[in-house]
Amino acid sequence: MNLIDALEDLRARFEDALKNSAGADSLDAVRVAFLGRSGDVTAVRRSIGKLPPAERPAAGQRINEAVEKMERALNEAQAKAEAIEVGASLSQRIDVTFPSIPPQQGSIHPMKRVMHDVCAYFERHGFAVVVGPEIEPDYYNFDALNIPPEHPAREGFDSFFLTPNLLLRPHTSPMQIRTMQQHRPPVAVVVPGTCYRRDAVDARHLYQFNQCEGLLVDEGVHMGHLKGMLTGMCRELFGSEQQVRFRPSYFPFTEPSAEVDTTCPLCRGAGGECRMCGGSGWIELGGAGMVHPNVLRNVDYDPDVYSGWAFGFGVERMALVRYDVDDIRRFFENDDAFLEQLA
Ligand code: FA5
Repeated sequence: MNLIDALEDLRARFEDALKNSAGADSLDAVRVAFLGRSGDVTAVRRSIGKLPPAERPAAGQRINEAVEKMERALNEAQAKAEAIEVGASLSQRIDVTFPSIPPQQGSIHPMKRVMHDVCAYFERHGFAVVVGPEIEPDYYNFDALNIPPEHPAREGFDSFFLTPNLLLRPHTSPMQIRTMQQHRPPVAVVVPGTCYRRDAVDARHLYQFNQCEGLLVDEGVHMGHLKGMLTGMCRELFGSEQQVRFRPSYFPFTEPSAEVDTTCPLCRGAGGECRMCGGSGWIELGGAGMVHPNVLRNVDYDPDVYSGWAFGFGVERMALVRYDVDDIRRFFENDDAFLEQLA
């Protein structure tokens, strides 16, 4: 038999074998029988040696083309057979009446929920929510807030400096200045945002935390508004049972100033050896006060016409109280079981 006849014979037998084989295993057998080392194609290849040398390259090419076609046909048949086998095995195993596994649902992080609720409370009272940069120059962080370079209060904000004049903001108060520079009174904003301090981490402190700043400036604004708004916010967040107190304090950018405390969520006001409140029975939520006349002057507001109040509350501290958590670090340990309980 010449080469052309031999290849034709091979093709016909291969197609027959392919047609008669069902399933991946029998296709493997066809592959071995035709394309394997001792298969039919090898026998045909050997016959090339008997041809005159000039005819051998063309003969080799013909055989290669035939082999390529066989391989393609085999691969396609194999893919089809596998798909059928997988389909068959799935249809045997899937019980369509079996209840489905509910998809895992994410939830809002407790800190974000508190931040959202604080903003929602103030929005309902006519405040706008604004956000500002986390990297600020000295001017917005300190100078414009009535904290000149030599002022000892700068040390209270133990800051991360990026350059001698740029720092990661240690509080959201710079946004008081940015807002008042951009708008004439009346101004009513609430500013949620991340802050950074070189504080030692413990049950109440993180080096990266969040604050919500509030600012109201208009004619005739007084401390009574501030107390009313903040007490209302605490009631809404923590319920009416939770006690809140305003303790006289000092901030260079407010006068008078107060710190706002609430009953310690760990010892519930008992104090003693409590590691959360250090035995005082109270935990500080934030600072507040009447905007200092110098701050108003720094943004070209006339302090004889306008007055305002401002506050800055720690969002994680509020979350500690709201969710009865004993350590601020727990919020950021990515402990699913813990976060699921608060979802
Ligand atoms: C301030 O940051 C002032 N800017 C607040 C203010 C605004 C006063 C407007 C007057 C007018 P203070 O340093 O006390 O103040 O921080 C405010 C609150 O942020 C704290 O009471 C606490 O709740 C939270 N906080 C401060 N440092 C940390 C920290 N390291 N980790 C977690 N929360 C913190």
